[in-house]
Amino acid sequence: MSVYGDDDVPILNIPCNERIIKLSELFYNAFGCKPSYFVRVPGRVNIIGEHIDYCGYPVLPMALEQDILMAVNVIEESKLYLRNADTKYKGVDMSINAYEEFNITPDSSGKPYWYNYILCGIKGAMEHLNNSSSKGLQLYVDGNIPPASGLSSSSALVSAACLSYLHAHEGTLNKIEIASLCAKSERYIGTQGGGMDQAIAFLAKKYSAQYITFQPLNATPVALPEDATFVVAHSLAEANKAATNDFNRRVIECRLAAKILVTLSGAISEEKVITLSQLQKILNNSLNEMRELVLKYIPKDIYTKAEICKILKINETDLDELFLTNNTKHLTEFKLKQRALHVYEEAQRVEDFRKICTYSKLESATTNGVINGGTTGFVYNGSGEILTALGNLMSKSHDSLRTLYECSHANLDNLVNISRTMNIHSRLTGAGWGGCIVALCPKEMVEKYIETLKEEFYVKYCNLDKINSDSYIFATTPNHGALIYKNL
Ligand code: ADP
Ligand code: NG1
Ligand code: MG
Repeated sequence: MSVYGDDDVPILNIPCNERIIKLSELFYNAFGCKPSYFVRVPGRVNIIGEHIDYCGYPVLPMALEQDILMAVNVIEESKLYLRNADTKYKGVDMSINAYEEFNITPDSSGKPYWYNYILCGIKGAMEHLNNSSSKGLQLYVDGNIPPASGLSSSSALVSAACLSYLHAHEGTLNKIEIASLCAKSERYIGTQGGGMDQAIAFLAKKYSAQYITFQPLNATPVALPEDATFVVAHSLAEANKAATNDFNRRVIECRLAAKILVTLSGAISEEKVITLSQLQKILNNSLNEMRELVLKYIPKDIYTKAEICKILKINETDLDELFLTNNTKHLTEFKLKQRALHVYEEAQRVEDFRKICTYSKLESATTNGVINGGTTGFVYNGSGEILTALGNLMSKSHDSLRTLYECSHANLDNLVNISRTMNIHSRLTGAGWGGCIVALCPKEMVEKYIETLKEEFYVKYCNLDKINSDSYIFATTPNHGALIYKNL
């Protein structure tokens, strides 16, 4: 019997599979009782639309099969008992007082403790429920999303913790509300993400990617070409986004670019801090017109803090207070033109990608004819050309992330270049600075592509044994979003 509506996180009977059995045993050995429910939140791969969610632009991710599975028991004691199936993540017990007093600080090297992500999720849920908690939780985590690799392991962990706490307290939020709450919760880790990861974690549907729009948050299914498979390959470089200021630096550069553009273009905004997409709406411009505005009003390669203050007619204290984060206040130089150009061009690529997917579906259902694929100059003539047009957009996205956004890594570029020698288009996915690429691979080439990457990248470039490279590369199809399992 179904006990949830379409808008709610599904609650299903506990499946009887090896992973659940193993996690239940670990849970029993640690806590001497069975878990009362499980939550499962998937990782994601973003197909296109990188570093634009926090500027308010739509993105196109899909959920992975890899996930965070969390076994949960609610206890009367006001404590958290946190355990992890991977022994590199040490267990911890702590009392939960008022959520305002949660200590979510990193270790001495600046890297967050793994359980800080859980505390973010629980803090967000407690804040939402406006309680300082009477009940506590025993949590056992089993995750198989490669961590710090752009596949959103962090948001799966934050979201699983938030959902566990909400369910324990019978919190009634629909998927969209929980996704927004989890996006807000994860910012307690220190990064100013835009909400893509938590949105797809809850709004994902099997068999289709999702076109996610923000303000208001919404997801529309996008059918991907049937003759292609998305392949994810790890660069063997990890990057924890909360351990450095690289991520926040990009966020604030976009904020500053938007504020300068609004000031110099004479547009009127009620907002103190404005996003690049809000500015486009106010001006009622096309994305291409926004590109031209960037070149006109922020032409320099580098802007100093003093120059920005002068343009905005504010002092450095106000600039710090309004626009910068704790870990970016000390920065003195900013790249505004490059970041804003990437954002407007990437936003256009998302629109083009979606249009081509949508039109090609319509077209294949009828007869052949001419369709216009956005600004790409693409004209539909058959399915091979669709893959080339989509692939070109992915390649351009990678080039822009490498040159304008400067968030690639030599290993990622190497993977992309090896793919290009096989005429396969790919791009870094997630925030970058390491992590994974996603490649659009014609179905009949998947086996050969995976073999070639193993040989040319993992064996020749990284000196791995071929057999050891198996776990770093996989083909994937769109999966469903977060679930709760309990005995119904
Ligand atoms: P990602 O791109 O995977 O989201 P982040 O840098 O945002 O990368 O977050 C990665 C961090 O999330 C890891 O360093 C670790 O602290 C935490 N994490 C991810 N997966 C797990 C897991 N299975 N168990 C514990 N912590 C995890
Ligand atoms: P990853 O790499 O998965 O941590 C981050 C942000 C996203 C988005 C992408 C870049 C968080 C939680 N995630 O993802 O919101 O900005 O980078 O497109 O901040
Ligand atoms: Mg993350």
